[in-house]
Amino acid sequence: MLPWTSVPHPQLPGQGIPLRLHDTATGEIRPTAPGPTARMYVCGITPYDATHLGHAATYLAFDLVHRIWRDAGHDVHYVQNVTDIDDPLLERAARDQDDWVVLGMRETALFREDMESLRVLPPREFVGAVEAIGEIVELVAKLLASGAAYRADDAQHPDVYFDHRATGRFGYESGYDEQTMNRLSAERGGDPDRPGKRHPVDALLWRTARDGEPAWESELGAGRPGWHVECTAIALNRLGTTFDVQGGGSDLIFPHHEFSAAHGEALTGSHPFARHYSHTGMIGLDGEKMSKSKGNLVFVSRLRADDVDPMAVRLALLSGHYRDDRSWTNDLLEASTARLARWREAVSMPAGAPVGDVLERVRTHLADDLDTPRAIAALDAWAGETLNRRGRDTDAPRLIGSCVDALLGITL
Ligand code: 5CA
Ligand code: ZN
Repeated sequence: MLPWTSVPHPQLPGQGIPLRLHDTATGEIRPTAPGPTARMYVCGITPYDATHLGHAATYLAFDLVHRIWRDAGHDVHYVQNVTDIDDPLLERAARDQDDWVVLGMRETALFREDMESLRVLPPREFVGAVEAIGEIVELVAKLLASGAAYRADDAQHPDVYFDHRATGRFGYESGYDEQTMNRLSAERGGDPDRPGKRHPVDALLWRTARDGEPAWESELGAGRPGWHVECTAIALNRLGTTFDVQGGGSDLIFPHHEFSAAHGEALTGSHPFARHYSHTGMIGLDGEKMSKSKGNLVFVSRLRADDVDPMAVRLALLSGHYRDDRSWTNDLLEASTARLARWREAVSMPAGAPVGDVLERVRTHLADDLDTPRAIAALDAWAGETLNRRGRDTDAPRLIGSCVDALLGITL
């Protein structure tokens, strides 16, 4: 698929700082240590509805990773998928008497516009599951041949499942106990009660064709791919083994990232699948989880249609720490709109408070597990001093503008 259009990315003076990032597998904040090319995979949307502020917050967090690595001199190979064939898409299309292909294309197009408006740097490769079916089939066939996968004991629908014991390491990514794993797989589409599976937690790799469902002919028989293996194939075939960061929201810690890693490790024998498993907190609305069933989704496109400045949305979503579950409120948007106006006024002054170590502080805070609240506080302090006409540094307004643009992705 075509990714969205990139925005200019100013070069800052001095040297960017190596990024330290929280890793779910170890529970620690550890240095990322990419080579000249940093490799990141972030789980993309399932395009059956518009992008809400939760999705946006997750892509903004990984946009900071992208920007910090670039500032530190790395080339960034960023891959993102689109789950353009899966149950939610088929269910929504059936409900609305829509064509699932058209629905997916429409929502993906809207997602691109949303990402562009929020100035998220595009991935180098943006890959739909449908485009990747050939590579997924090849991977599943190898897992079957090696004994890591098996056919369900069901003559009519011999679907292919992954034996979660195949690597001997299952559970290292999430660290969850068996009871939690069973509960989460049941809640998140893991079909624990399906007859013919060897173990309730085993995950679907290939679903054989059912009446009325789309299916692709393949050496596995006609069918369609399971979810976790989509991300394994798309990541491994572009980034190779042991890439730097596997990212997504905390709802993907289990089963999705546990299985994506286990599939990949069973296939290649190489551990770990990713060096960091990085997860963002969930965004809610006014203290409640944002979810379809509660009908309390706030869409980026709705805010755009209401003429809300996307830079205020971006600043609002970055004003909390990415790992905290947090809420979207009108007050937050108002406060961020006011902050943005103050920053804009400050950078339009002919001179400002001395830049001093402001750039260094913003870099240091962001490199410390994306500590946006402290980075933003450092910028607030500079803007406050500048607006009190405390400064004569004529370079400061321009330099701070570039810093906010390059590192936070906000144009002032
Ligand atoms: N297509 C899969 C990933 S392969 C998927 O989870 N799609 S999604 O559309 O449901 O979510 C897209 C991304 O947004 C995922 O990384 C997910 O973890 C994240 N996400 C979903 N809801 C929220 C939320 N309320 N707050 C923060 N991030 C969220
Ligand atoms: Zn994924």
